[in-house]
Parts: sequence; C-alpha cells; structure tokens
Amino acid sequence: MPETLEAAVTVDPAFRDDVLRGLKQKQPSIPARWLYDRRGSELFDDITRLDAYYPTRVETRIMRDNAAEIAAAAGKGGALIEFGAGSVTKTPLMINALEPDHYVPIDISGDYLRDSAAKLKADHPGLEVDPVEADFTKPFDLPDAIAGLHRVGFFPGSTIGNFVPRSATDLLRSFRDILLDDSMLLIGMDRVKDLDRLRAAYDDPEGVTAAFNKNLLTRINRELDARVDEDAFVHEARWNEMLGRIEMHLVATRDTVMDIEGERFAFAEGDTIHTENSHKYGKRGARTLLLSGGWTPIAEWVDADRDFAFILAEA
Ligand code: AVJ
Repeated sequence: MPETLEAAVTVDPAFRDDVLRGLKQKQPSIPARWLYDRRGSELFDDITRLDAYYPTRVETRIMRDNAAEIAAAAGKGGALIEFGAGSVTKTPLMINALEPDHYVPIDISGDYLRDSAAKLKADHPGLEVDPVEADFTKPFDLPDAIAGLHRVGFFPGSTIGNFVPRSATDLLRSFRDILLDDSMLLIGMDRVKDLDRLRAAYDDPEGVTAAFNKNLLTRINRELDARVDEDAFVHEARWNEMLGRIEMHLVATRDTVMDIEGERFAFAEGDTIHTENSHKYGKRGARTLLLSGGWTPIAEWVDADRDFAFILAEA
C-alpha cells in the first residue's frame, strides 16, 4: 500500500489498547463498541431490515401504535435528549409525537451527528437541534439552552442490552444525574423469548450478522499492525441461560495465531473471542434494572406477542 494511503488510516489508541487487553483475558473478548466502524454501522443497518431481526421492526411498531399515549404520559414540549445519534425512523416518530422545542442528540461521532441534525432541522423548521459530541458513558454537559425545560431522555433499540447489568445500572444512574429531577426516560428493552427465535435474530440465514461480527477482524487487520487469518474464524450466536443474554463469538475453526502490534495470541480450534452481549429482560427484570438505576417505571408498551418493551420511567 502506498505510504500516503497507509497514513490515511486513523487509529483510535483506545481500540489498540482494548484489543490487546481483551485478547489476554482467559475468555478473550473485545468490547462491542468496536464493531461499529463505518462498515460495521452499515452492516448493522442491514441487520435492522432482516426478517429474522425483529427488535427494530417491533419497537418502531410499538412507538407508532402508541405515539399519542406515549406523548401524553411523557409530557409534550421541552427537550428530547437522545443517547445515541438517532435512527431515521424512530427519532422523527418521537419528535412528531412529543413535539419538543429542543432535540439534543448525544453521540461520539461528530460527523454523523451533524449530518442527521441538518436533516432533522430541514424536516422540522421550528425545532432547535443542539447536538452534543460526547461519549454518553462518560460525564458531559447538556446545552445551557435547555436549562429549566421539561426533559425526556430517549434510549431506544435495546442498546441498554449491550451493557452487563452492573454497567447498565451505572449508565442509567448517570442519565439520571444528567437529566436531573423531574425528568423522564423512554427506553426500549428486548424481552426473553423463544430461544430459536432469539438465536435466529443473531444468526440470520443471509449471513449479515456473521459479516458484521467478522468485520471486527477486518478492522483489526486494517487499523492495527496485525496479521489475523480472517478465514480461521466463524460467527456464533450463543444463548447464555444463566446470564439471560445472547453472546456473539468468533470461533476458531482450526489452530491459528494472531500477530498484533508485536504480540502473539494463540487460538486452538474451538477457542473463541467474545465480541458482544445482548441482554434480554423479563417484565420484572426490566423494571428492577430501571429501579436500580434510579428510575421509577410508570408505564410500559409492548407488542401483541410481548417481544419487546418500550418503558417510560420518571426520575
Ligand atoms: C444495537 C446492541 C441493540 O444487541 O440487538 C444486532 C446489536 N448485534 N445484531 C442488539 C446487534 C447483532 C444490537 N444492539
């Protein structure tokens, strides 16, 4: 590769550290957030449109079917604060229902934020869009413009499921600290259900989720000084019964070594790298998690099959 192109690959030093640290663990694992580079985000977008992947479709349907009721319960006007940059479908749905004066998306990717903010402004001329470029798992400040307004936090997509309960609780508490007293939170949580359907949602016949998972190895090879045999690993989605979660793994199909940044990691056939958790909650579990995080659930909307819950909680 020419020198100039090589230099164009920008690497987050935290990625290098997370990979090296993660691979040294007894169960090698790499934090899920590194799945979402440009290609990974595109593949996740494709996942949301798969027949087997019900969460996006079902949550959107719940929001659409109950929009008026959700808005009445959460309170209209004020500020809608979304943790994450927002989806092109769900965000406008909530903006149309809640009619906030301000919309505050919080995301780590500034480029994505600015693009989506511009589009939203064009569609909602009266709406003030105040994007905040920040990692919402770390402390940050909300814009002064929304001080004193009614505040509704929005955390859809069952993204909370990516966090182990201890971290999920910390995250909910930090949302509570940021949004302050008298605020509300609208959160989507995926439910425990038939295990074959759950597994199929994370191992679709089209192989899109497999490509999404394996893209992590491609990213390691591209962004780090690494030689990883991408063909030596396959995607696997496992249900962890004790912990109530789907786990994504990359499973070695033969003995192989990974050379990364001067270090060597050996994998025997069958060894895995754990790449993502997706926790599923029962009715009680979801409410207990919210309560532990400092939020009191006050209303809940589910689909007819009870596959997914959209919950309103108050600070
Ligand atoms: C974006 C974390 C909600 O856990 O369902 C989908 C990610 N990974 N298929 C999920 C994901 C594989 C998704 N979340």
